[in-house]
Amino acid sequence: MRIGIVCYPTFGGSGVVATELGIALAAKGHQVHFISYSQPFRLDTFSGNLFYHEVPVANYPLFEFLPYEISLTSKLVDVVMHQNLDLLHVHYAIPHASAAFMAREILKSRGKSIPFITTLHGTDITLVGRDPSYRPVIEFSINMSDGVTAVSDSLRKDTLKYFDVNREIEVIPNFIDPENYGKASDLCFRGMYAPNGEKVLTHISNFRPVKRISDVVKVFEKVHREIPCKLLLAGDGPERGNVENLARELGVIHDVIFLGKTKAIERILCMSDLFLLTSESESFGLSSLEAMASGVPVISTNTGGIPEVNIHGYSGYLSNVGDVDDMAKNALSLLKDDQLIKQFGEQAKMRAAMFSMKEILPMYEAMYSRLTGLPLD
Ligand code: GMT
Repeated sequence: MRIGIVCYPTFGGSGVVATELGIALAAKGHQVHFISYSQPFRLDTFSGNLFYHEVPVANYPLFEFLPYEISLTSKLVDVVMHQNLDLLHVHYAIPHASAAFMAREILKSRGKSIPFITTLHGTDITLVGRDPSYRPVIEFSINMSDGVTAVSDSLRKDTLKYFDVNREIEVIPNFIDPENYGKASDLCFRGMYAPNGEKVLTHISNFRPVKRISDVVKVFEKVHREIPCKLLLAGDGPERGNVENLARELGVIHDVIFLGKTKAIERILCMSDLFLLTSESESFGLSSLEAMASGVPVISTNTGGIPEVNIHGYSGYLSNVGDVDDMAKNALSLLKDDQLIKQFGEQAKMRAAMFSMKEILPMYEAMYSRLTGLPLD
């Protein structure tokens, strides 16, 4: 099949999922065309089946805001026509779903019919999409999509709660390739950050307010009072300054390491004892699944789709949003018991295997086949 994938190229779960999906589809023999304003950061592999089309946005002094959605729509029309695509799969509704709708209608007027699937990822529904300045367009483009998927049941329910949606939403969870995680790696330099055998707590995100990273620092400070430990923070974003100030105020800054926007996620996770995810709202929590796949138990909040991934008392522990005392207590119960943390790590890995690419990819392929009428080889 010839598939066009539209996604955000920047650091963020939706772009990661879209890119990994495209790479896996290409490995299975599909021809995959990524369409975005810059090369997706995880698209760092070569294959005869993988293509990338950049969306150029023409500027003009009249424009205070660049009309990206129009440029994306035109690019979609162009790529679908010239590459004779069978299907468009857009990740994150804003503005990808409405651009795909418009492209589909333009193509129809030119005699080319092509279905599009919208995959909802989280904040396109729970935070941004609900804003009155986006809502009518999001609602319309969800209803007009030929197929709609959500990455968790919680997100499916939120979509039905916040929008007047009159169509089916299929839950297809996020996935990982277990092969990529948890290998005893020669590149795992734990001693570089924890030279004296300190425990290593880790958080990875885009440092947006919704992640409540100040809670990560507060949990760390409570753990730090009782055992020697280090906090690895990977990613960057608007909360970085606040996080740094708080770590200074709490007197733990010397044991907090900012790793920036690194791609070496597996190398960070293989040095980690615990993963912290303190989000206010989270449709899935891909980073926690990556941690679990690496055998790292997760201390998280119980919001949104997180309980569909992290199982309380098995792969980690869940607490109410903001309950840093409970999170620190749970973290300490694992960090102080080598046998228990090992057991949780193994259970986390087993749980993550349920989200293996091998299980999830066929769900997308079945949907592609149903909507295009094309058989799967
Ligand atoms: O981070 C965001 O604001 C958007 C989005 C993204 O592109 O990273 O994150 C969402 O999609 C991920 C992949 O499906 C999910 O794992 C995240 O839970 C979800 N973020 C939120 O719901 C806050």
